[in-house]
Amino acid sequence: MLGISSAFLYALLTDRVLLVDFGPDMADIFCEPLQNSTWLLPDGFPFRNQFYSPQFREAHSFGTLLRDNNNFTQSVLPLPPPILHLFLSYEYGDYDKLFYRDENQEFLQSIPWLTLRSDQYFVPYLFLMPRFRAELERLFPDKETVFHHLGNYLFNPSNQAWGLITRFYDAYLARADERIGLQVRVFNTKASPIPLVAKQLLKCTQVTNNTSSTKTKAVLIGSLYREFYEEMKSVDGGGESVGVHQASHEESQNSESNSHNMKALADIYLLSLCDVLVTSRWSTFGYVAQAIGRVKPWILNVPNTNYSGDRLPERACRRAVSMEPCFHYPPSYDMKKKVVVDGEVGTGPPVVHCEDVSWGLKLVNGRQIERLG
Ligand SMILES: Nc1nc2c(ncn2[C@@H]2O[C@H](COP(=O)(O)OP(=O)(O)OP(=O)(O)O)[C@@H](O)[C@H]2O)c(=O)[nH]1
Ligand SMILES: *[C@@H]1O[C@H](CO)[C@@H](O)[C@H](O)[C@H]1NC(C)=O
Ligand SMILES: *[C@@H]1O[C@H](CO)[C@@H](O)[C@H](O)[C@H]1NC(C)=O
Ligand SMILES: *[C@@H]1O[C@H](CO)[C@@H](O)[C@H](O)[C@H]1NC(C)=O
Ligand SMILES: *[C@@H]1O[C@H](CO)[C@@H](O)[C@H](O)[C@H]1NC(C)=O
Ligand SMILES: *[C@@H]1O[C@H](CO)[C@@H](O)[C@H](O)[C@H]1NC(C)=O
Repeated sequence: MLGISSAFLYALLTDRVLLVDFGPDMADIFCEPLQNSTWLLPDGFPFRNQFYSPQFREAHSFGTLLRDNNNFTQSVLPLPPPILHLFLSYEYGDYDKLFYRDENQEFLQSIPWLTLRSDQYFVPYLFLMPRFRAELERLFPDKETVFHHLGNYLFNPSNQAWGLITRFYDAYLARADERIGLQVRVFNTKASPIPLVAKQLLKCTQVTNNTSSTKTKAVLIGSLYREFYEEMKSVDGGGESVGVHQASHEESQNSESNSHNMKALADIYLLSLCDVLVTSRWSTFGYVAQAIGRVKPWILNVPNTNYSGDRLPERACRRAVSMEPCFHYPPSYDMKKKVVVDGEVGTGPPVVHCEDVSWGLKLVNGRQIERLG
């Protein structure tokens, strides 16, 4: 969803039509954004089923073209190729990163078909590219709702997904005075043992608990694991005022499964309907929920014993400055020297480093942000 939104905005800025290539795993999860029309790539499209192969990347990517032509230049090419592949996934190479070089956009504009592969929210970097800046300022005077608008425009749950969402919402969340969403992503259960994460989560909910006991609360747990639910359940006091719920607990990530992805979207939407959100640092799952729901989350400082031993980090969580997602793997491109570097780029509003990923980039309205420990 982060990659598609970024590609959509790029298409908008460069006068292109966006088509998406959903495999069977993504079928019937979203509605078409526009009635009586489709954004799905037609079955017979050339190279269909090859976009994920290394051979396709090697043969057709912009990165390969740059590598083989000394970082370019139009003069070595008698004719622009009919199709080029933009490889912008987290594991992209230095030549692929030159997509972000402003001058290269002029050449890309001459290519009839671009295929783009990315799992990143690369929108913040588009704000750093001089040719797009003015148009982006016009489109988004408020920099902290960019994904909120893109995401709500593009992603409408299908009837089947909506059924999952509304049935759960009506049964467990609708009647509470306050809905609290806890989204707990654990990337490595060895380094971040679940009981330790649960302890930290409890500490954080005490920080975020800002209401009197007279209010009824519904707590929604969004996690692959059942344990956080058990843990929260055991401390809710068993009274009438707090109910703890979990829509699904898939135990492991299985992104190729359609029903798994349907449940993931339902969890994201249910979390987005909460009044208070606690999300996990680094988690794109939480980013989408917070932005769709326009909720400024509390970011959980997920303990990692590799770094902190058995101690819980002092600060359990802190409030994010905005609901904008973080671009995890920006190119570190030095605009002045016009080369890709390992150093830091873009460290003043509206593009600053993220509170949860020190080298990531995030959009803000003219303010600096404080890192999460
Ligand atoms: N149903 C459900 N699925 C989850 C949850 N957390 C993670 N997942 C699954 O894990 C996937 C997240 O993986 P990706 O989107 O590939 O991203 P990632 O970079 O591996 O991890 P994130 O940054 O957390 O998204 C989701 O699409 C779900 O399949 C959850 O709370 N509920
Ligand atoms: C879509 O098609 C249906 C049936 O042809 C028509 O009634 C409806 O008005 C169309 N909607 C739009 C937005 O064009
Ligand atoms: C081309 O770009 C790559 C990747 O940024 C860089 O490593 C290389 O030095 C550049 N080569 C030339 C000839 O500029
Ligand atoms: C932490 O330790 C675990 C197990 O000892 C290891 O698998 C993991 O790669 C380490 N690093 C991080 C960042 O979790
Ligand atoms: C706590 O609640 C008060 C009153 O409802 C509100 O004004 C304040 O912003 C809240 N604080 C936080 C940190 O959410
Ligand atoms: C929040 O605080 C109130 C009042 O201090 C307390 O009664 C209630 O149990 C707390 N709720 C949670 C979920 O911690």
